[in-house]
Amino acid sequence: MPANLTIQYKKAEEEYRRADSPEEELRCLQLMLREIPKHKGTDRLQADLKARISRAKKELAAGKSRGGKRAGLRIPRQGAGRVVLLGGPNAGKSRLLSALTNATPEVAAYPFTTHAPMPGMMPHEDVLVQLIDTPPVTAEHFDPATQSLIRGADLVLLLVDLEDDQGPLLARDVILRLKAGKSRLARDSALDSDDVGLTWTRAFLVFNKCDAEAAELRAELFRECCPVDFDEFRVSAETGAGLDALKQAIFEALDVVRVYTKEPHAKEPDRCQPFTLRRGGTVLDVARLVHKDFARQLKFARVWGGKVHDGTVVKGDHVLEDRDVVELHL
Ligand SMILES: Nc1nc2c(ncn2[C@@H]2O[C@H](COP(=O)(O)OP(=O)(O)O)[C@@H](O)[C@H]2O)c(=O)[nH]1
Ligand SMILES: [Mg+2]
Repeated sequence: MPANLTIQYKKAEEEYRRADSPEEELRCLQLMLREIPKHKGTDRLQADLKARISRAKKELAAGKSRGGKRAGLRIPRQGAGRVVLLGGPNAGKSRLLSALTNATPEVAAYPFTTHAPMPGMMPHEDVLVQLIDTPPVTAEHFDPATQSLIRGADLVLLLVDLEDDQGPLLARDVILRLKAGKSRLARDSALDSDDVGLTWTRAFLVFNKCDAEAAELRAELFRECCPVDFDEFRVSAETGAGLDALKQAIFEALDVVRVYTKEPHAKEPDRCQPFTLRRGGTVLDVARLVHKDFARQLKFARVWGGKVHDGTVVKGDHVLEDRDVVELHL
């Protein structure tokens, strides 16, 4: 029997994927259980959710008794979106992180230099995007922390090493290892509506070290041994080749709009730091980002932008466009 999951349920699960604290995970799971349609077709899902809720509660209690130390393991979400760098040993993940962000991970010609996920912020136009370097995934090694980062990511960059003959095979191992689990990669992000917990995260195929000799032959080899339909990029983290195109594509894949807020009576908005919303986001979403009480107190807003007359008065459900200016009235 199909589960016929509702939009509310899918929204709750989407939030669960993005949860970055145990408290938030528990809240989302409870919301999912409340929203799940109650009928025979969802019996298995309901049982699975209850089991996960009790696990989350235990995890939370255990974390508290350790003085909240566990919280340090989580990387808080920052910026316009989260992108996870993934690949086999030596693919150049850490080198790419240092090329695109302010982070300074250890880069070395021997495998397993990176032991823990490391974030960095990538500037693009007037926004910042969070990139996270991860330990290598191999047939034997798959860190559970990496798995949950993949689940919650807006985008994964799967790196293929074009300098080494093993590179394409190691990248194939990453795909196979993920296919054996519940956090998989795909051309587009999606949730599986029948198998609770199975998620697909959008991925780019990033052929790295395109400066190396015979790089193109190894790219061919990868395509033969592991056909995937992800968007493809050719870069060199070392020389910088292809990085601008990759940055632009990353930003577009996040599908966010930038909104600038303006104080009533102020002549100009604050242009330094836009708020970023997923496309389709509304005035209420901006109000929430500015202050947690603003959404409740909002009376109306004025909007300046490409698709409205200057200073148009709108309600909270008004959908904003990229680079709109918003004045919130409480
Ligand atoms: N020629 C070349 N070497 C690279 C490139 N990117 C990374 N490397 C080298 O590949 C090795 C592994 O890089 P690293 O970033 O530590 O790999 P990781 O294990 O995936 O984090 C280092 O010696 C890097 O200098 C590239 O684009 N071209
Ligand atoms: Mg590394």
